[in-house]
Amino acid sequence: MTTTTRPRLDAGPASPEGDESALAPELLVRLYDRMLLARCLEERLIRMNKQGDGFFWVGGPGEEALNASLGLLVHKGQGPEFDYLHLHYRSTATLLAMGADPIDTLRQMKNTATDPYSGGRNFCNHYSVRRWNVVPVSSPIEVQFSMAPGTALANKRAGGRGITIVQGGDAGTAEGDFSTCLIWSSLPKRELPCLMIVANNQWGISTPAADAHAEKHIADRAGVFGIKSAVVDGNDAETCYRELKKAMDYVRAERRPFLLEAMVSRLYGHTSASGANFVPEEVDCFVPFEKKLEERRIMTRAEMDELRARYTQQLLDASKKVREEPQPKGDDIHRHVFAERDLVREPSRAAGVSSPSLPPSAPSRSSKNGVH
Ligand SMILES: Cc1ncc(C[n+]2csc(CCOP(=O)(O)OP(=O)(O)O)c2C)c(N)n1
Ligand SMILES: [Mg+2]
Repeated sequence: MTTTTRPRLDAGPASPEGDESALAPELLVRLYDRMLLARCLEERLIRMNKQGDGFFWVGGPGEEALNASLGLLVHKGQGPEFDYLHLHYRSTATLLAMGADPIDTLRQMKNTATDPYSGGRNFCNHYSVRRWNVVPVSSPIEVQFSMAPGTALANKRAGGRGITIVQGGDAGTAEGDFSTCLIWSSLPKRELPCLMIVANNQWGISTPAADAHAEKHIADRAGVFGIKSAVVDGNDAETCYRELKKAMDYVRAERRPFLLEAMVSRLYGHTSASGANFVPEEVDCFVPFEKKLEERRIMTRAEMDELRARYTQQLLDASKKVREEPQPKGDDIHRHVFAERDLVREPSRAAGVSSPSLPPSAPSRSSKNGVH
């Protein structure tokens, strides 16, 4: 799905007077477009779950400003020259901003065999895209922070400009995995190009952050490791893009870690297990962003409403299509448990890498249903 929305020809100045940091109108429209597609997708997923078209919903309404910005900034590709992404179950907008087709998220929700992320095996928003270095999203929280130093080391050894980006929630930072990432990415003279992002919605299921944190900001923990950090308003799209870009430029250039804490909202509660109903008390990142787009004469209210209606309809149509697609067969239950091909040692990938002590690779068999 793509949009034809463009900034109006009579759009206001790129930098409103006195605001040097304002982003270009074209970029703001692109960012808004991806955020809106993500929000409409989440709303469709929630409806599917409530209608019985999917067992469980978890997702990121309230994190779109942060996550769509991230997706637009990724150096996308496969292998250590490109960015590695260790995301969490609220990263919908990141994937859409990177170019994922939203119908595939509906497929995962409906657990169809056509789901390219898990072949119908995993919960929705559990992405895995090898060709973009998106490692599988994990339901056990925070484990991605233990894996991130590994790919960051690969980035560093490859010598390009690829970095590792790892993201999780606030409560998860109580796990040892978070400390692992702080420690391993900041070893003296062996620092790693690793951007750690904490999406702080101030909840861990039903535990409020105030009951679980004595520190003022999670980002404050970076200082003792000599890691630079920032706390940003994750509900301000322009701030998110600008601060993420700054942090990513730093990690790319310096090959050192950075910790970014973004204060975000959790707009439909924890998951479908807590009802998945809209929480009006939380700030919705669309409200200030749409106001800004109108004030700068970049988009009109009518254009924004029209785009929302279009995406809502397209996703409804797509969900009906997905309903007709096949479920995995019982015989397939053991597929995708172990790799079917030796991706590390097969000749095309192993070119230039000598590993004489390793056994020869298993014969190549290609995946039948195209799971990444
Ligand atoms: C290792 C592990 N422990 C506990 C859980 C149960 N659990 C699921 S989500 C969650 C809270 C996560 O909160 P946070 O890290 O703030 O992320 P959020 O869901 O708020 O985005 C917990 C404890 C889990 N999935 N994995
Ligand atoms: Mg949280």
